[in-house]
Formats: sequence, C-alpha cells, structure tokens
Amino acid sequence: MKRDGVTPWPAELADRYVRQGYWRGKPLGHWMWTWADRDGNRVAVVDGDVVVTYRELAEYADALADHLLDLGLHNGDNILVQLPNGWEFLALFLACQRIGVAPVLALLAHREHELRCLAELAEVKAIVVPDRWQRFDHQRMAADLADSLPSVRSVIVLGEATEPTTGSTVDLRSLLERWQDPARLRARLDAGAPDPGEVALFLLSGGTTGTPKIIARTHDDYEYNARQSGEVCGFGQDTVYLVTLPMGHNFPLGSPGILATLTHGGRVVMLRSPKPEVAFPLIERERATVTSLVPAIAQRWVEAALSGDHDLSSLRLVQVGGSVLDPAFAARIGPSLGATLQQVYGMAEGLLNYTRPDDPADAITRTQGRPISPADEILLVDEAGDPVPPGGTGELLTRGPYTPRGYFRAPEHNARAFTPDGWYRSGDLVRWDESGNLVVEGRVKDLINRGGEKISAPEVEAVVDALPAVRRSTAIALPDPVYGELVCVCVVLHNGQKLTLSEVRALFADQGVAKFKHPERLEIVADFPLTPVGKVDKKALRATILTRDAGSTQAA
Ligand code: AMP
Ligand code: DBH
Repeated sequence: MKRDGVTPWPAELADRYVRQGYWRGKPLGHWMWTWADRDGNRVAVVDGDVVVTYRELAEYADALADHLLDLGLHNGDNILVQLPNGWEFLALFLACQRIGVAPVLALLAHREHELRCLAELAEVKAIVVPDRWQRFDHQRMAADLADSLPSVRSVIVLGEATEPTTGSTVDLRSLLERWQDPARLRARLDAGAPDPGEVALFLLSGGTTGTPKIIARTHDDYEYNARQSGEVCGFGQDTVYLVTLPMGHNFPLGSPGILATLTHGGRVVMLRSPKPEVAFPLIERERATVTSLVPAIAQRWVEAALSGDHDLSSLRLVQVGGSVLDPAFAARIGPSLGATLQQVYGMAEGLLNYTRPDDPADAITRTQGRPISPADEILLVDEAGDPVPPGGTGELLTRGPYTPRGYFRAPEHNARAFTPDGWYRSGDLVRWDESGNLVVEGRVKDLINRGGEKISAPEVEAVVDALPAVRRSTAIALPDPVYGELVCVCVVLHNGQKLTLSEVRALFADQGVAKFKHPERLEIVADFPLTPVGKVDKKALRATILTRDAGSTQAA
C-alpha cells in the first residue's frame, strides 16, 4: 500500500475476490476510456447547456491528469475536493483515478471545522473549491486552510482564482485545456496507471466520534460497488441518470449512480438544486430515466408532481435512501412520479441493499432491500454479540468485497467499529423480513440522521462543551416533520448561568461548523438521567422531552 493507515482485506480473501471475478484489477473509471474508444461521440454528460461526449470527457480528464502531475501531485497523494455537481467535478474525479491521486470527497455544506480535520487526517496536497457558492466564499476558506496546513501546496479554484496563498492558486478550467497531443498523452498516462489494490477515493462517514472519519475505497472494491449496483438496477446504454444529490456522496456517485452509468455507456445529467422547479423541467428535457433521492426530497417531489404538469414519463426508477422512509408515504412515490420506487439502504462503509424492481409492491414499500453481492456476509447480533434468532432484530454486522476492514488512520476507533474478525459494526438495528429483504428498525449508534445527512452526536457535544456556561452537554435526535430528525442539545449549566439557542448557534457558526449540524433545539436540564453503567441515558432523556412536548401540545 502506498498510504499508511489503510486496513487491507486478508490476503486469501483478496485472492478469492479476484478468482471469483468480483475484483477485476482495473482502475476505477477505466470503462469511460473504453467507451471513448469504442463510441466516442456518445454523450457522457449534460450539464446545463454544456454537452460532453465520452471522447471529450476522456480528453479533458487526461489533460487535467497531466496538469495535476505538473502541479506536483503523484500516485499516492491525496487531495480535498469540495465542488458543486458539474462536469468539471467529474473530469477532476476521473483525472485523479488516472494517476492514483485519491480525492477526499467533502460536501459543499462543510466549513472550516470539517475541512481542516479532513485535510489534516489525509495530509492533502491540494484543496479544490468553487470560488463562491450560495454566497459563501469557499476560495477564502481554502486559502486560509492552505496557509495554515503545511501539507497543502495548491488551491485549485473553479471560477475566478483571485485569492493569493503561500502555495499556488490555479484556475481549474485552465487545467482542462489540452496542451499535448491526446494520443501521446494517453500513452504516457496509461504507463503510470495506479495499482487497482490502492486507494481510489475517500468517502466520508456520518461518524459517531468527536472528529470526522473517512473510508478509503480501493479501485477494485469501488469499481465492483458501482458495476454490481448497475447490474442489480438494470443500468444500460439507455440509462439517463439525473444527479440530484451532492455527487461526492456514495449514493449518487456509485450506488449505482454516475459511475455505473458511465460503465454502461449511459448519460449523466447534472443538477445543481434538487428543487422540483429545477429538476422537473430537466427530467422532461433530458428524458431522465433514473435518479436517487433522500426521503425529504422525495416528499417535495411528490407534492410538486401532484400540482405540476411536467412530463415525467421518462422516469423508470426512483431510488430513495439515506434515512427512514415511512411505508405509507413510500406507497405514494411510485404512482405520483410514474416510476418504480427502489429503496436503498447503503453506507459509505460498503454494504449496499436495494429492493429489486420486480419485488412485490409490498416489499418495495415496506423493506430496505437486500445485498447486491452473493459475497456480502450479514450477521445480526444482540447486545452480547450473539446471533439473534431467525426473524429477530439485531445489530447488522457485515463483511464483503466492497466493505473495507477499517476506517482510514483510526486504529482506536477501528477496535470498536470492527470485530476482531473483520466485521463492520453498522450500528443499525435491522431484521430479515419474510420477503427476504432487510428492514431497518432503528440504531444503536450515537448519531442524528437529518434527512440523510449524518451528524455525530459527540462532535456536536464537543462544540457545545466549549461554552463557559455549560457544565455538561449531550446531543440527541428529536423527530422533525421534514427531515425525520433534528439536533437537540441538552445542557446542564453552571450555577446561575443562562444560555439561549441563538447563543449556541452563534458558537457553531463562529467555529465554522457546517450549518446542517447547528442545533435546532436547546433543552436546559438540572441533570441527565444515567444508565446503570453511568452513561447519559439518551433514550430516557428523549422520552422525557417527547412526553412533555405531547403534554404541552394537548394543553394548547
Ligand atoms: P454513512 O455511514 O454515513 O454512510 O451512513 C449510512 C447510514 O445511513 C446507515 O448505516 C444507516 O444508519 C443510514 N441509512 C442509509 N440508508 C438508509 C435507509 N434506507 N433507511 C434507514 N437508514 C438508512
Ligand atoms: O446513507 C448512506 O450513506 C447511503 C444511502 C444510500 C449510501 O452511502 C448509499 C446509498 O450508497
């Protein structure tokens, strides 16, 4: 391995994954170049008015890879990427795959708090950002980070590169220009192709710890993740995939998403806002056949479809995943959008479950699907770690050809998050349904799932604890009608102290924490209920608050 801190699969299993054809020994994205050769005039990406063919995408990615080498980035290096959905992001992603540079895929919502942790953890050599996005100056943030992080040598900006840094500041679009003869360049890049067992990209985990965790995905493992997902979902040359969610996320990127679409010679349509007013005209114009949504967005789409008059008839499959989907609402999605619903229960850590398009309607609305691979192993265990009886609910443990054996550079956390024999402890409580699919019943992990965005409770607590008025804090999930869950912080204050929600939120903004993590509710309590082993009893705290809320609603 070129990078330290990656936990490999056991050698004999890795051999088996190769022998059984799961791992093909090819760099991620190689099929995009194959399509460029075979049928280069096919359209690969539509992004607003920009149409990019497979040949053009291959040439842009090669040119960019060449320029990245000139910037001093090499096989084994990591870069931090925070970009909006768009063809330039895709070209950059593919360029990285070409030369063994692994992008850490941050979300646009992330701010300095998150980016600094990620950049330090992966010792990134470059940071890629838009100049501004939704009135926020990403370039300024990246320049500040670059100035204070010794590993960072370049800031690459999509838009106008104006902010000087101690290293170099480069305009991403200028790197997409071709300076060399494409055929010669290609031969040179082919010669330096990365080892497929190496890290191709880093995905972010929702996390349950004070600092963010990232997952190193290899070329072999992620190529299979996308290819097998595409197989299960019937992707083909006629697939037109609409990228509704942020494309650095595992769901739109590789489940089956963008990468499987390109594997099959299909067409990717970029969307910058999931709003139905923007998405529906595009579905109509581009005849999109499939997209992926989180439940909160599906809700807006269903409401808009009822009142709107856009032609969505091209849609065949609408994937919904990331957080709990209410079965009664699930039953309305397919009919309202004129497509088959597919529930997706996935994780950046690996294992992917999909309902199958030909499952009975009832299984599609009530279950979260089943694994994509015959080599996926699943074990449901009780609190003592013993298997639960058939039909029982337990914590899902998993291993398999696209489920890595550890988080990147996190030995202490890995000792808890993985069993000694390599099972990933998902923290999800699930059961096998009679249909043969899994049903997610709850979770034992300490996070808040806000409409599919995962928020680590300990991370929130660490920020709140810095307030002088606060003696102790704890973060819990409360129900939210739109996002499913919201962040509630409960605090015990020092004697005579006061605290308001706006003071708490101001602190989060000041610390540069992503907005979706800012607490939406504050509860001041005299003390926390404790479990028999002396930990904060979050369940009891939540129940007390909910009972009190119910009482006050009735009284009102
Ligand atoms: P992450 O580890 O950040 O990639 O988040 C993955 C987690 O999201 C899973 O372990 C589940 O807790 C949750 N999740 C994903 N899909 C679903 C779903 N369809 N229903 C319920 N929870 C889900
Ligand atoms: O929530 C997730 O992380 C998720 C959901 C659906 C995911 O990673 C995926 C599909 O690939």
